[in-house]
Amino acid sequence: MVDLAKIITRGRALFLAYDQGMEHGPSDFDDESVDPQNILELARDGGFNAVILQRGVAEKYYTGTEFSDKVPLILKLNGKTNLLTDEPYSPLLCTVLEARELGAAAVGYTLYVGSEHENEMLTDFSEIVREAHQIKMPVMAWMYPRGKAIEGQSIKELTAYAGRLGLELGADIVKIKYPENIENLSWAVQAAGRTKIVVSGGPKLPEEELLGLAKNVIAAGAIGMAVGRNIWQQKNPLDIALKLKDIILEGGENHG
Ligand code: FBP
Repeated sequence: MVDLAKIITRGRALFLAYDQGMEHGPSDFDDESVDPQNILELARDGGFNAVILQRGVAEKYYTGTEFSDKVPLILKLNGKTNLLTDEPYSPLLCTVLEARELGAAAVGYTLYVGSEHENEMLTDFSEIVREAHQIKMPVMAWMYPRGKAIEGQSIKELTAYAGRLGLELGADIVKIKYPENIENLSWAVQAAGRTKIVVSGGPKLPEEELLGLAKNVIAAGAIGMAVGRNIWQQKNPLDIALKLKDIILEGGENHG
């Protein structure tokens, strides 16, 4: 059994995503959020279940610092820039054992379901699951359907396929984009079985919409969210983090 207790509270989780510097470049950031130190302070003060980083940021701002025993780390093992527009492939940049040395409680991997490079990513991901599970480390898969092959296909079925693929491959948690409504998300949760589902935040929403989204995520049976821009791009990131936490943790297992 993997050790999920470090990153899940009463069956629920709110993760702070901060790998956008690689995936989108610094254009997502302002003067505050461009500094990883501020994000780690937010992760600690907001009581997030984990912060999601690439290895470089982890090495320089997390490992061996005041944060390493205050907020768990999910280390992303692969990544790419958004400068290339071909069928997406996200190469491995870090190993499971390096992640453990950096103090990670879990590892993350993005798999572009349906991409022409899907086979390579299925192989890379399976190797990660093998290595991580040997040391009881949980694996979270960002399952994002992309590429020409999926054009015109139903978002409901694609998202459920992404969730199911996570289960079939051995992912402990699958991160998906919100598939438009509660019914579609419920189907993806069902398809993923005992693999848990979290939903990503996406581009910045008005506060009420974001909180409504969090309510739908929980109503559909997902365990929570992994949010970046919708927290650190808000005027008061700590305030929104605490509101999201209230919604997500409310009604979790054994909640008193
Ligand atoms: P946001 O909450 O900011 O949307 O972050 C979620 C996330 O999955 C990040 O972990 C990742 O950097 C980004 O979205 C990738 O999004 P995309 O592939 O759609 O550009």
